[in-house]
Amino acid sequence: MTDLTLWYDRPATDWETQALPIGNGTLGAMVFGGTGTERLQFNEKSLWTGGPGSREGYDFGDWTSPRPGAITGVQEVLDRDGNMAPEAVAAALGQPKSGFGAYQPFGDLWLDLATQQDSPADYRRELSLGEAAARVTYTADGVRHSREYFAGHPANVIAGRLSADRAGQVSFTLRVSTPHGDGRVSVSDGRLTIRGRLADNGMTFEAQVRVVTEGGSRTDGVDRVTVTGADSAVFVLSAGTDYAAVHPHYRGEDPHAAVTAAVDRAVAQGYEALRRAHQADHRALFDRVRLDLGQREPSIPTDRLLAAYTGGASADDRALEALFFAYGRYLLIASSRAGSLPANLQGVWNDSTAPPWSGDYHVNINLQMNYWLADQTNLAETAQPYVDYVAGLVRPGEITAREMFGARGWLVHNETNPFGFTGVHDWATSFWFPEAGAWLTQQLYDRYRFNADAGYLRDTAYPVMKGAAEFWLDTLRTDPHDGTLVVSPSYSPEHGDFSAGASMSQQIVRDLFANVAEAADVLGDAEFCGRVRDALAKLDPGLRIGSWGQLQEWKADLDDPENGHRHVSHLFALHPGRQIAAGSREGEAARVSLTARGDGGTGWSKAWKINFWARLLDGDHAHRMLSEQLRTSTLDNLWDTHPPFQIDGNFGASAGMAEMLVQSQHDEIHVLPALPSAWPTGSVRGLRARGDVTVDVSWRDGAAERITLHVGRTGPITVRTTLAGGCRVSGGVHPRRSGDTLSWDAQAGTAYTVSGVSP
Ligand code: FUC
Repeated sequence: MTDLTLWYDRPATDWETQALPIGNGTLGAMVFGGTGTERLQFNEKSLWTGGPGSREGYDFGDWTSPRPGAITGVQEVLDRDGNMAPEAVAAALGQPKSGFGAYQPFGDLWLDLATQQDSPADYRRELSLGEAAARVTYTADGVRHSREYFAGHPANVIAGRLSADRAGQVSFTLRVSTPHGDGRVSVSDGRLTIRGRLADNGMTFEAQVRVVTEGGSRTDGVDRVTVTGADSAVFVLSAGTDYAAVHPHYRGEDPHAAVTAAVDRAVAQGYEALRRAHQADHRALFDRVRLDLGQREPSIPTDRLLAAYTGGASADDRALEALFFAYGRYLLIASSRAGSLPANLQGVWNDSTAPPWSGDYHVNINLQMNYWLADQTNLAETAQPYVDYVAGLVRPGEITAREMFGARGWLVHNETNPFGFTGVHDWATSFWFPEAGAWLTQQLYDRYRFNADAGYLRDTAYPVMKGAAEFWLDTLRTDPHDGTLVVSPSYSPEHGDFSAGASMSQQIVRDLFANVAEAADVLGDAEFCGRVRDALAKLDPGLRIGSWGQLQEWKADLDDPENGHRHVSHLFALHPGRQIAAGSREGEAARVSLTARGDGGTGWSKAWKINFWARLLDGDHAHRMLSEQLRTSTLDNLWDTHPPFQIDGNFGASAGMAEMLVQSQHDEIHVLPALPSAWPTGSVRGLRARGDVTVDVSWRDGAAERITLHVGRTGPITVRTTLAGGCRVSGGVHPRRSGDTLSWDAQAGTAYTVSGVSP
C-alpha cells in the first residue's frame, strides 16, 4: 500500500502541467514550490464575468425577440427531409452569445524568499491526498526549510506555514497580485487586502491575507509584508465576491465582512488547530474508501512514475492507478463542497482570464461526469453544490421553456454559467441540446437510489425532475412516419446533421420518464405518473440495431463504422443510463459501436469509455482505456487533459474504476463485475451501491474472496457474485440462490459478510 502522495523532485514552472492543486470547494490554489519565489495562484469559485450587468448585455441565452413558428419550421423540414445541416438550424434557432462571461482567476500570492539559492539540496514538493496538504522541503546553506499549505473547508481559508530547522531562518516578503486592473492592494498591521470590482459586470471581490510570525519581525510595506528572521510564519487567506446564486440578479452581500471574519477567526484559532480541524474534515470524507491493487510505495517521483507507466503488471503501474483513483476523489472534495457552486470544467482552478470554454458548466457530458463518482465513491456530501445548482436552473429554465417553446417545465441547453444561462448560442454543432436539463436530473434521482432518502426525493429531487418531464411532455413531437413520440429537432453531440429522434435524445427522455414514473409511484403522485407512463408507451426508445450490428446513433441507419468521434452519445442507455444491460441484444450492439469508435478520444472521452466497458463487463478493455488515459491524456500533476486541462476526465476515470469493482444500476449489487486481469489480487473498502449499501470486497487470483455489505435500510437485497455457488453469509442468513445471485431480507444497521465455504 502507498500513502497516496504525489511528489516531485523539483519546483513547478508550469501552472497547467506541474503545479499542485489544493482547494476547499470555494477557494482553490495551485502551489508551485519555488525556492527563490514561491507562487500560489488562487481562485474563488464565484468570480465570473458576464451575467446581469455585463457590458455586452445579458439575455440568459433567451431569444432577444420572439420567433413565432421558428421551431415548428425546423420540425417540418425534418419531417419532410429527415435531416438538416447544423448551420441551417443554428441560423433559424441560434443567436450570438451575449454576456455569458468566463470564470476568472482571483490572483496570486507570492513569497519572495530571502534564502535565494540556485540549487537547493534534497528538494521535495508533494501533495498528500490523505492529509489534503501540499508541502515543500529543501536544504539551503545548511538550513532545512519547510512549507506547508492547505485549504480548509471548516474555516474557509487557505493557510500556509513556513518554518526551518534552525531558529531565526524564516525571512520572506509576501505580496499579492491580481489580473483585474481595478483590484487595489492595501496593507495594514500585517493584513493585505485586494479589493475591486470586475470591469465587465461590477462584481465586487475581496481577498485578505494575514501574516503572523513567531520570533523575528514583521514590517508592512505599501503593498507587501516583510518577515525577517522569524522562527516560523503563518499566513491565512480568504476571498469572496458579492455573487449570490439567486435569479435574476445573482448578487448578494458585499464580501468584506465574511472575508474579514474568516481570516480573523483563523488567526485567532492558530495554525495547529486550523490544521487539525481541516484534517478531521477531510479525512471524514477521504478515508471512507481504500483501494488496494497490490501496489507498493513507488520510489520514483510521480512524473517519472507516469512516464514509466505501461499499464502492465508492475507494482508501480498499480501504484499509479490507485493514486489516480484516489486523486479523483481528492479533487472532488477539493472543488465541490456545500455552500458553493459545483466543480466547473477546471474544478475550482483557473489561471486565465479567458479560460478554455470559459471554464464553464458544459452539460452535454462534462458537468454530469464531474459527479459520477460522488455517490459511488462515498462522497455524497460533495454533490450538494450540484444538487443546488441544478435546482437553481429551474427558474431561468422555465422562462426559456415558455419563451422559446411555449412549454411548461424547464430546460437548459448545451452549456451554462452561474447566472442561469439556459438558452442558446450560435455555434452550430453544440448550441442546441435541450435534453441537458433532463440528463442533469438523472443524477438527482440516482442520489435517491443510492441513499434511499425519501424526504430528499420529495422535497428536492422530484420537483426538479417533474419540471423537466413537463417540458418534454409538452414538446415531444409525433413522428409522422411511425407515430412514435420523438425529440425534434434533435442533435447527437457534436457531429452529423440534425434529425428527429436521435438515439441519445430518446434515451435521455426515456430515462427521465422512467425515473419520474418510479419517483411518482414512491411519492403517490398518481395522476402525473399516469401521464408520464402514457407518454413512455409511445416514446421511441432510441435503441435500434443497425445494418452492421451497431447500436444506431440516429433513427435512420446512418452510422459510419470509420467514425471515431469522441462523443459516443448513443450509448447513454448503457452508461450513465440503465436501459441497456450487458449480454442483451442492445448490449452486444453497444459493444459493436464502441469497438468501432475505437480507444482514442479526448481525456473525458477515454474516461467515459472506461465506464462503458465496465458496464459491458469487459474488465480488460476498461483497464485498457484507463491505461490509454494515463498514458496519453494525463499531465505530470495527474490532471486530465482534453487537451488542455479539463477535470472531467479525472472524475470520470475514478468513477469508471469504481464501476469495474461494484455496479448496482440494475437493482442488484454486482460485486467485481469487470475485474481486469491486471488486478488479480486486491481489495476495496467503502464503495457505495444503490439501496443504501456500502461494499467492501477482497479478491485473489481474479475471484472474490470475501464481501462485506453494510446495509443502511431494511429490505430485500440481491448480490451478484461468483462466490454465490458455495458461500456462507454471516448472521445466520440463508440466502435464496439463483445462478450467480444471492438474495435475502436485510436489516438496517447490519453488516453481512459473504465468504467462500472453508474446506
Ligand atoms: C463538450 C465536448 C468538448 C469539450 C467541451 C468542454 O462540448 O465535446 O470536447 O469537452 O465540452
